[in-house]
Order: sequence, then structure tokens, then C-alpha cells
Amino acid sequence: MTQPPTVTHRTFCRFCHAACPMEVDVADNHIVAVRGDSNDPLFGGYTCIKGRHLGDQHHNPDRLKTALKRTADGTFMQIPTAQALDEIAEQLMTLINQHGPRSMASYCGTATFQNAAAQPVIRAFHRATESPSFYTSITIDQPGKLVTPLRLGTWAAGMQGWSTSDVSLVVGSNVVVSMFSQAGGPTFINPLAALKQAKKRGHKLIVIDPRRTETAVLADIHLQITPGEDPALLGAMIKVILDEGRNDVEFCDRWVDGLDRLHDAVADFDLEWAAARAGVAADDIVTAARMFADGGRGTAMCGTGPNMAPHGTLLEHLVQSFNVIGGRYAREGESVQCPTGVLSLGEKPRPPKAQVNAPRPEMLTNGAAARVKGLHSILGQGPTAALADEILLPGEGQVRALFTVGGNPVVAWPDQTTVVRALESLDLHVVLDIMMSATARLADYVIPSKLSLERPDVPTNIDRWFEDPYVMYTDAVLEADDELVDEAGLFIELAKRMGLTLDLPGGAVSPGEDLSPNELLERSYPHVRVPWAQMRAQNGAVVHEDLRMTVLAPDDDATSRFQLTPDGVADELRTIRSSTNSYETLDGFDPALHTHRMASRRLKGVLNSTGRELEVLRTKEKTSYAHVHPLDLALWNAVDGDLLDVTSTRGSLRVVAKSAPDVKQGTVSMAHAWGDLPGDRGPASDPYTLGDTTGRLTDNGSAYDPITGLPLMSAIPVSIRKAVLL
Ligand SMILES: Nc1nc2c(c(=O)[nH]1)N[C@H]1C(S)=C(S)[C@@H](COP(=O)(O)OP(=O)(O)OC[C@H]3O[C@@H](n4cnc5c(=O)[nH]c(N)nc54)[C@H](O)[C@@H]3O)O[C@H]1N2
Ligand SMILES: Nc1nc2c(c(=O)[nH]1)N[C@H]1C(S)=C(S)[C@@H](COP(=O)(O)OP(=O)(O)OC[C@H]3O[C@@H](n4cnc5c(=O)[nH]c(N)nc54)[C@H](O)[C@@H]3O)O[C@H]1N2
Ligand code: SF4
Ligand SMILES: [Mo]
Repeated sequence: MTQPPTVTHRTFCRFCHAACPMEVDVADNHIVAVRGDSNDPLFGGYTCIKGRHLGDQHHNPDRLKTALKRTADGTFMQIPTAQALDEIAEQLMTLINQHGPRSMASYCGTATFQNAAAQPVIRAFHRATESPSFYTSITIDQPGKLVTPLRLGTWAAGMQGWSTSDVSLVVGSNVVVSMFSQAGGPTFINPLAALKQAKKRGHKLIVIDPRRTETAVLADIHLQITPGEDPALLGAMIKVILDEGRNDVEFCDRWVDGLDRLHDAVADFDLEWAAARAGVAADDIVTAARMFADGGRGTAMCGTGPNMAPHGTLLEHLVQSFNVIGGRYAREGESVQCPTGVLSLGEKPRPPKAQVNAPRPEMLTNGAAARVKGLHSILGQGPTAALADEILLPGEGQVRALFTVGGNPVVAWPDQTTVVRALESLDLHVVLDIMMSATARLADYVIPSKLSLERPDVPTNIDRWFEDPYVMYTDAVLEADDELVDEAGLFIELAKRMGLTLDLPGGAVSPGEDLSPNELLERSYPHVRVPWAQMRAQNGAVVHEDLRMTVLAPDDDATSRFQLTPDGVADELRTIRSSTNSYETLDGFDPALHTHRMASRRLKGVLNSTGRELEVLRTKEKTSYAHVHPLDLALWNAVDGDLLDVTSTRGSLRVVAKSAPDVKQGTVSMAHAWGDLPGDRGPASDPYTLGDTTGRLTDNGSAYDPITGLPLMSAIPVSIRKAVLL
């Protein structure tokens, strides 16, 4: 027998947002080898363990291959995907007729961010149905990143780039594992290599994290903070910088309002108080503040940890305030990659100017009003943390149908107990997934999804972060089974059946029109700075030197200024200064009982809940451990491997202890999106393989952020004891 020929494709990994370029060998529509593309000018061949197992992910025998429909007795039957879509379209039209468009919601989870056409198409579907109920995982991630630019303003030419930076302040982000840079501007691609390389040129790194993370070990100063106490620490650092006049005075005079008010608001954030509250040394606060302020070029960034802790929105604002008072932006005459990236998502690229884009605080309240908690959609996105309430609250506008697209609410949304109740009460729940996830098992229809290598794509997430005008396009590498649809295709097919025209940014798609995936990409992104035909012809990564831009002088009449102290910021800082802890609005909090704080973290071998279905990755991340300091373990007479009960004001988890000297005493460090359906709805509970869902510790109903609705998802007060096994 002759062997099928092996063809090597240049593509990029979409297991996570980082989009590492790869070479994939395919024989007979089967991936036989995967390796990093060592010729790539930016990534230099970097891959992680997840990417190297793309083949296992695509060819996983447990992958969903057919559509499933829930039957009257609660079991699932296989049906053709086309039939499932017919039935769903029919039910949706009836529901919208009866209850109005608001009753149909969709939730775009992490996987939709790894498919360039997904969100433009799903948003167009919402416009066509006139449903404002559009949600994504961003609003349960770091919604402060939506709010802060609107309150603070932005710099039209973008932030200072990484490659010329002398100093970085990283607050609650473990970039070496997460590959995430949240600076909001051009940044490093392979964080571990980039940070090691930068150290050689004298770059200084300041990390604020309760764990001595893979990133913190590279830091010049690591402030090992008590989770949840960042406002005190950051406020005190800002006070040091402003008291000592270490801000960029010229920049602030020209472009910044509210500097004095911010200075006043932190006037009593004295070092001893902040140090006691944050659990760090007062001297280190001063050293860190001076190191960042005097460090030269470089930015401050804030990750998920503090964004999910008390006062998360304020924290994001404070961290960006370091950039504003230091003027850490690209200035006139500097050469930059276009601030909107090569793909220029949704925007026409413009030559960047050295001036402020005005704050737009009205955008925080002029979006669709939620029916709960006085919240609003921001930039077209509803607050996902309030979606369970929107489903459960009867009355006009109640959400009755939900599309869960590439997400896993049961294990990822806050307040699992409420979430499960809400999902079970839906009239129609459609889940598009590659797996029978915990959420899929509650659905009415489960639609099998294509995976990344089965469709053409461009990396939209990371596009603006490249310091070089770099773009890569990949064609589909594998042919997909006929029954599979992708995140965009699902809504194109429904629109066809419902007679809806979708108005994509690059032109409408009428119900009778059959677009190829490439045509769909073109219509989703009409402003790309490299023509689509050229990207397709190049099929791989290219740096387009000719696309670099020079920052222009500001307009003569440029009057917009950053607003450092928008409404609410000074009051929130005063509340923090006059309180004894960050949990006064958390129902049921008892400092004597809830002695520890659960801090969220990420694991190398999985992406949220994706990856642990693969045997190869399970051997790396066996379960979701409760990582605690050995001295804490001794407190509970426990040793490595014992079971612990971790209990918040809202719920309790039984998890395996892991002795972790890198974790600050008083903290339990845990990954989210483990576990399964709770109680008897799930498979037999097994903390040793399934772990448990930290979302069950979260209380949606109290201590939530008044602008974003985000409850505490990190720095959650807990009591811990060794489990009593009966
Ligand atoms: N390997 C891997 N990579 C991922 C993911 C994954 O699951 N696995 N998930 C992806 C996703 S969805 C996202 S949003 C990004 C997130 O990217 P990051 O924000 O970098 O996520 P983490 O690595 O969890 O880093 C958060 C850090 O915050 C710290 N922390 C927790 N609470 C507090 C607090 O109160 N204060 C302070 N100062 N620190 C705190 C934690 O100890 C942890 O080190 O990562 C993405 N990348
Ligand atoms: N307590 C706590 N809670 C958290 C966090 C935390 O740090 N602490 N982090 C939050 C953050 S940052 C985020 S982003 C959310 C994540 O929230 P979600 O995005 O809802 O959760 P994921 O686990 O990423 O869900 C991914 C789902 O998509 C499926 N999938 C994988 N690949 C594909 C694909 O190509 N196509 C399709 N259609 N499906 C696919 C997977 O099987 C899985 O079911 O969780 C949040 N929840
Ligand atoms: S999963 Fe790993 S290899 Fe794939 S894009 Fe992310 S960091 Fe790169
Ligand atoms: Mo996220």
C-alpha cells in the first residue's frame, strides 16, 4: 500500500489568542506533526504545550461530530445539523414574535475571539433581529478595560512600545504563562524570551502579585501583595510619585485634567497604612514608585487578578493613571505600527496624531439598559455577570433563548449555583462547541463546531499588539466534516432560514447569498491595510515595513485632555481609605471566619476549560489544586495531597491541597473553569481529576462593581479547613 503524501502547511495556532505561527504536516486530512515556525520574524518558532497538541485536539475521538437534540426524557438524540438549524430558526422566530427581540441573547465565549469572522457576524445578526442582548466573555474578564478609556480618554498615537522600554509595571498578570499583555498597546510576543532579553539591556520589571509567579521571579521588585488590597498600594505609589514631583509635568500641563484632584484623593494614603493593608514593606512601595516614575520609557499594565478583585474598575483606572502621569505614549515623530493594527478592526486607519482622544463617559450609560442592578451595555456588550439574572427575572424583556458560542458558562461565569438555575430555565438554549461541555449538557441543541485548522483566518486579537506591521493569513489546513459549522457560519445559516440580511462592515449578506469563508472575512474587515488577495497569496506571516507610520503633530485646535479623576474615582478612593478592609459590601463576610483569600490564576496546560479533555494535557494539569503556603497547610494539619474544604460567603469547594511556597501566606491560588455541573447533575465528583469550579465561591448579588456588574472573581474571602472524610 502507498502512503498518503504529507503536505506541510504554514498556519498559526488558535488554541489561545497568541497566534503562534506553525508548520503543520498533514497526510490524508490528518495532522501528523506540528512545530513552531522557526523562520517567523516575530515569534521565532515559539510554541507552548497546548499548541504542540493541536493534532490531538482536532482528532480527539470524543470531539462532537453530530448535532444533538434534547428529548422529552432529557437524553440527547443525534440529528442532522441542517435539521437542527431549521428547528432552531423556527423556534427563534416564534419566540421573537411573542416576546420581542430582547428575549434572544447570545454569549460569545473565548473561542469566538479566535475566529476573526465570528463576532462581526454575530453582532450583525443582533442588529438584524434588533436584539440588544449581545454578551461576551470580556465583561467577565476585565470589563474595567472597556470602562477606563471611556472615562480617562486615550492617546491617539498609542502607548510606548515594548522594544524601547526601560521599565514595566505589571499588576496581577502572569504574562509568562498567560501570554497576555494588557498594556493596551504594542507589546512583547514571547514574554519569557522578551523579558530575559530585556534584562540584558537593563530593563527593570516591577511585579505586584500575591504569588511569586513565573513572571515575578524575573522582577527587579516583586511586591507580594495581599489579594484585594491593590487600591491601597497603587494609591500610595501615586502619592509618592506626585508628592515628589516625579510625574511628566510638561505632558500633564498640556494634556491632563484632574491631576490635583487625584493627588488630593490619595493625600492620606500614607505609606504605613498602605503597607499594612497590602502586606508589603513600606520601603518597597517607595522604591517601586520611584523605579517606575524615573525609569524612562515603558508602561504599566493590569491583569485579571486585580480586575476581578474588589474595586476592579478603579484599579484598572489607577494603573492606566501611571501611564498618563508619566506621559508613556508615542510622541510626535516616533515611528509606530498603526494604532489600529494591520487589520484595522472596524476602523479606517488614520495617521496617528500626538494628542488625546477625548473621554466619552456618556457611553457608560447610553447603551441598552439592563433590567437589573442599574447596569448598561457598554460599547454594545451587555454585562455577562448579570445575564443569569436577566434570564431568571420574569417580565417584559426576560431573556428566554440563549446561544452559547465557544464558551462554557457553567464553569466560567460567576455564581455557578445561580447560573445553572438560569440555564435550566431557558426556553431555548443552543450551544456551539467542540465538546460535550458541562454547559452543553444543559442545552436543548448542541451543534458541533469546526476547529481552527478547518477554516481560513487572521489573528484579530493580537493584531494591535504587534510592534511591527505584521500580519499572517492562514488558509484552512484540514477539510471539515459536513456536519460541522463554525461560529460565524451558525448565524449565517440561521439568518438564511429567517430571511434576515446581515449588514457586515464591508457590505450586506442577503439570505440568498452563499459566501465562502474567505468572502466572509473580507466583508467582516473592509479596512485591512494589506489587500486580502495579497494576504492570501502570501499565506503566512509577513512584516510590511512600508506600513509603518510616523506620529504626526497634534491638530492646532487639539483641546481634549485626559480626565484623571472622573466622577466617582475620588469618592471610591476615600471609601477605601476610611474602611478597614475591601469587603464591607460583601454580604455575610466575617473577618474572623474568612481568614484567607482565593486568588485566581492560570495554568500552562489548559485554556480556561479547554484542554483538560485531552489525555496528553491532563498528564500536565492533573486537576485544579488549591495552592497554599506550607505554613498555612500546617495550620490545618494538612499535607500535600490532602483534601481541603474552601468556603466563601456563597459556596464551598472540596479540592486537593498543593504545598506552594510561592504563594503568599493567607492566600489560596486556584485556576478557574475546572469542575463540572454541581451536585448530582454532574458526573461523580472527583477532586483528583475534575477539580472544582471557583465560580461557586462567587456571589453575584453583592459587592459587585456598580458600572460593570462584575462580582468578586478573585481575592474572594474564604475559610479553609482539612476535609473531614466520612
Ligand atoms: N496558559 C493559559 N493562558 C491563558 C489562559 C489560560 O487559561 N491558560 N487564559 C487566557 C485568558 S481568558 C485571559 S483573560 C488571560 C489573563 O491573563 P493574566 O491576567 O495574565 O492571567 P493570570 O496568569 O491568571 O494572572 C493573574 C495574576 O493575578 C494574580 N492575582 C490574583 N488576585 C490578585 C489580586 O487581588 N491582586 C493582584 N495584584 N494580583 C492578583 C494571580 O496570582 C495571577 O498571577 O490569559 C489568557 N491566557
Ligand atoms: N473565578 C474566576 N472566574 C473566571 C475567571 C477567573 O480568573 N476567575 N476568568 C474569566 C475569564 S478571563 C474568562 S475569558 C472566562 C472564560 O469563559 P468562557 O469563554 O465561557 O469559558 P471557556 O472555558 O474558555 O470556554 C470555552 C468553550 O469553548 C469550547 N471550544 C474550544 N475551542 C472551540 C472552537 O474552536 N469552537 C467552539 N465553538 N468551541 C470551542 C470549549 O470546549 C469550551 O466549552 O472565564 C472567566 N471566569
Ligand atoms: S496555545 Fe500556545 S502555541 Fe498556541 S497560540 Fe497559545 S501560546 Fe501559542
Ligand atoms: Mo479571559
